Amino acid sequence: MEVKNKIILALDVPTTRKAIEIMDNLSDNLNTVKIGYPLVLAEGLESVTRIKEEYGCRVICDFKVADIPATNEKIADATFKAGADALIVHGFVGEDSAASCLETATKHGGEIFLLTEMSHPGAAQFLQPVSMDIARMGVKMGIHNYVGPSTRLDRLKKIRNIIGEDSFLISPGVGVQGGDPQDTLEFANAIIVGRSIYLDNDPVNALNSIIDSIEL
Ligand code: O7E
Repeated sequence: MEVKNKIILALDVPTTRKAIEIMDNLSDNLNTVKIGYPLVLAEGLESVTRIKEEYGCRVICDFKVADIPATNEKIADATFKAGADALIVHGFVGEDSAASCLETATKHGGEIFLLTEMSHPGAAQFLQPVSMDIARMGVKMGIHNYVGPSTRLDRLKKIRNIIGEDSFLISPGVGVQGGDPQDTLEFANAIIVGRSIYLDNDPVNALNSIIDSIEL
């Protein structure tokens, strides 16, 4: 997966209209966006289809899927039918649940990203003690794509060591949450950035500043 400028835009905006307004200005410098619950719960999965059709970009659906295998299969099926290229899946629910998403993604020609450790402070409470085991589980399952935190680079480095150099690692937490773009890219293949871009008075300038600050 080649992510243009190593930046994935998190389109956590409340309307498709707003998402389109942002993408009209930024799409020249991006080829991958992440769409999650904020937009899809407000506007439906049509928002995924619309962004995909309008900009031809890669859409990663961030539904942090964490249910039993049978339900995960239905969630994954609906997501890929809407046009998603990839789906983000929680690892803590166990191998069978993640495998259900992986199989459904493969059936649709799509991919999954396995979420190991999250970027917020609360991730240290329950998730951190098992996050490296989640990464190991992903490797055992043959999963290629992972998500790890830019807010704890020591942990991101450990995740990279477990999944190996050939795996694809994306990292949220840059900007508002405190992570640094270039430092994160020492371990991650691409960063996920939301508020630092779409809440800025000048999103084009905000995106360009991040691009200028990283080695491509
Ligand atoms: O802090 P922001 O505004 O730059 O947005 C970060 C985005 O990454 C936002 O959509 C949030 O839901 C997501 N995210 C995290 O911030 N931390 C995580 O640990 C995981 C994610 C995420 O995207 O998970 C799947 C990649």
